[in-house]
Amino acid sequence: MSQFYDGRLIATVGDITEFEVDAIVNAANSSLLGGGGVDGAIHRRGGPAILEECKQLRRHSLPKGLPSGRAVITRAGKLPARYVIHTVGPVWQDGRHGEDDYLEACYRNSLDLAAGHAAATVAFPAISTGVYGFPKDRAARIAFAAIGEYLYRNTVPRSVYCVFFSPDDYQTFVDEVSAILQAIEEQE
Ligand code: AR6
Repeated sequence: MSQFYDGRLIATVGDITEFEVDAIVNAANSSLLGGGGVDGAIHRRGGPAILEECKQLRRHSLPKGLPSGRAVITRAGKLPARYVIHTVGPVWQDGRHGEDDYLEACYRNSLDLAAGHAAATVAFPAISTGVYGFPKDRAARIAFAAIGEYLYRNTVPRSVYCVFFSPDDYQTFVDEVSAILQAIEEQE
């Protein structure tokens, strides 16, 4: 486990479905109707209540699905978290199709939604870095910057967890962040 931003960002290894936080973030797809990866795990462990709410959202406010970069919130069914924030990361193409901006928007909009629901603690998976193929080092830099910017400007959420499924992914994040922090130190 590593802490950054005065302890408000915690990077760790684990299964996000086990996190007892106010909100966990789901790396969903536009359909909001489930899939593999972390999405599959969340729906499996959370039970049918989450899917039911997602279907309601589709019927009433999102007939065409949730666009990349946006986020919606549901309750969390049987999960220990209170809410699930569903966001759709960009599918990696070549980095020249706005992928960075969409990924940054996922973090910002998810945090906004969390704050709007007074969620003090939020856990993120590494959005887009699985099936969607976003390079993990580049995604780590974007996540770190986007979360940092949000925490700097807002007191809620109080704490944000970046949850990595594998020790390798966690290490990539920590290495990228260390490089960023060192570069900042050298500038000062
Ligand atoms: N806890 C934490 N992280 C996890 C877990 C877990 N239980 N399971 C996987 N990861 P992915 P994407 C990590 O593929 O790239 C789905 O089918 C995983 O190791 O879940 O945004 C959706 O329905 C990886 O680092 O999401 C979409 O169709 C990260 O979560 C599509 O995949 C994200 O991997 C979205 O692709």
